[in-house]
Amino acid sequence: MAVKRKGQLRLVEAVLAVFMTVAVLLMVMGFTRPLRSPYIRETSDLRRLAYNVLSAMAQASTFENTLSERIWAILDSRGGWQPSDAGLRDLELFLSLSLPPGLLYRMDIYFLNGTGRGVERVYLGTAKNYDAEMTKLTEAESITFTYTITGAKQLSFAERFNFSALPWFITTLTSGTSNTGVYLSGPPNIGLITQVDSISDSTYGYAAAIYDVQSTLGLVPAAGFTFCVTGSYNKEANDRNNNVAQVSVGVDTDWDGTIDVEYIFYRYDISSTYNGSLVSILRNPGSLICRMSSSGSCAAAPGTGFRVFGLGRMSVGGTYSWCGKLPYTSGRVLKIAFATVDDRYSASGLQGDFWVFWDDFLASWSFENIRGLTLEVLLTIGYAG
Ligand SMILES: [Ca+2]
Ligand SMILES: [Ca+2]
Ligand SMILES: [Ca+2]
Ligand SMILES: [Ca+2]
Repeated sequence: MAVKRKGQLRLVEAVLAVFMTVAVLLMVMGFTRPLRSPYIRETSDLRRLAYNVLSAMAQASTFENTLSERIWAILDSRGGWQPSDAGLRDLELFLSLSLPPGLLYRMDIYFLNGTGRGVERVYLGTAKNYDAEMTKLTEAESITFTYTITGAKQLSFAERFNFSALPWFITTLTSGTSNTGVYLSGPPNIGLITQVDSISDSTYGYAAAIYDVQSTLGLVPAAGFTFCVTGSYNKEANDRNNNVAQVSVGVDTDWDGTIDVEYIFYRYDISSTYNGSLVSILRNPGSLICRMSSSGSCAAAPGTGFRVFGLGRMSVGGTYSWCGKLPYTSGRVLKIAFATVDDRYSASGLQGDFWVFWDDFLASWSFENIRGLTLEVLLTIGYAG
């Protein structure tokens, strides 16, 4: 009897354990994979589901990950730029995967711009999987959710120039004698070479490789944009020490598609009897920005739209870094150029040439201006009638 009773107790325990497991499973499934069941058709369940999805999105930084570019561009351009809908389509993908099949949704997103009485509610976009004009929802719940963006999305990019030929997004700007040009170094050390010999004994020459940032990396904020690239400097023995190697970053501050400010980060090798030159590659391609003595600073202030940053000397045979960070300015980075400028004196063929081998370009940027911004999200979910 005692044995039988023990057996019965065990059975009760086992049934209870199964019951608990099923209950937990149902609860978990209710959050992660809600089924289209009679229960979910209760509006209170729809409401709970809507809140669950929104809090999951907040926790996974889904709004930052999908909408950073869009919000940043609208804010930075003061509404003058219409960004692509790519972020909204990503948001729709997230919602379609998170919500039960057959459930229809529409999410309207706004952000609150300004403070105090000056707050403006700016429409950001809509993510949806049905057309309200074609489909009416029978059972639906709408909730409003506010979300404060705490982080700023950060992106980075590395380019090792491992190409077999110059790709479409690298163009060149050159002026000089015969060997002046942009080349790819062969294996095993693949990189870009900008080689130059001035066009004459009295006029400067330049060789620039121009990287199309906008076409390859999309919207890149200028504010705080940071980069580094290494360069190995060398020259033919007859070349005079009047050489400058510069990295130019072109920023479109007013969002009209043209470069307004060219930031120039340069190194120089200039002997006391010579001068060096800085040349615009991106804003006024080919024009002289300034000349400099062996001290390495511009003899006259660069004109409007140019900012120059001396990074120090370079010596033949040395490898250096060109690193820089743009100030907190408005606008987007459109292009980056790697260039060598020979102040004057030329000779035939390789004679009188100098070059820099560029490699390992790294850049990082973030969408800082969206930090602290409040989003207002209106989510409606329901079933088609
Ligand atoms: Ca030279
Ligand atoms: Ca512009
Ligand atoms: Ca030459
Ligand atoms: Ca030369």
